[in-house]
Amino acid sequence: MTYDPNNVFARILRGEIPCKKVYEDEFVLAFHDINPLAPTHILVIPKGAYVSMNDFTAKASDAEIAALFRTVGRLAAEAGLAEDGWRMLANIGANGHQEVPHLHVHIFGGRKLGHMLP
Ligand code: IU
Repeated sequence: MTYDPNNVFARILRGEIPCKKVYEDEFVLAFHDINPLAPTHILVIPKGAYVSMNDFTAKASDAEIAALFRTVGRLAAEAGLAEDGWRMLANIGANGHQEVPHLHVHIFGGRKLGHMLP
């Protein structure tokens, strides 16, 4: 799948659409999901033009990959989720029900979550 530079997260990265920012550095942006499904629901996205884990894991640098996953873990800890537990999730493609075609990792926490089975 080719990357659509006008997808909503690309527009957020360019500042064309506002977001409730949680964290930003040279590699990643994190913001609160617009439609939170848990008391904590944060999205962490790479700044690079990656559709999903498919192209991210194939093409991103080790620094980009490390930044994404370290940020996910650190933001979950900073949100106070580490002790009680939380969930990270990345939907991928049509079968994975991915809605926005820019890689995003969901952080869910703050309540007992349902079982992960589809
Ligand atoms: P999905 O993994 O692609 O299914 O999730 C997309 C998420 O992006 C979903 O939780 C939306 O609520 C969220 N989102 C957002 O935070 N801001 C937006 O402008 C749009 C979607 I469009």
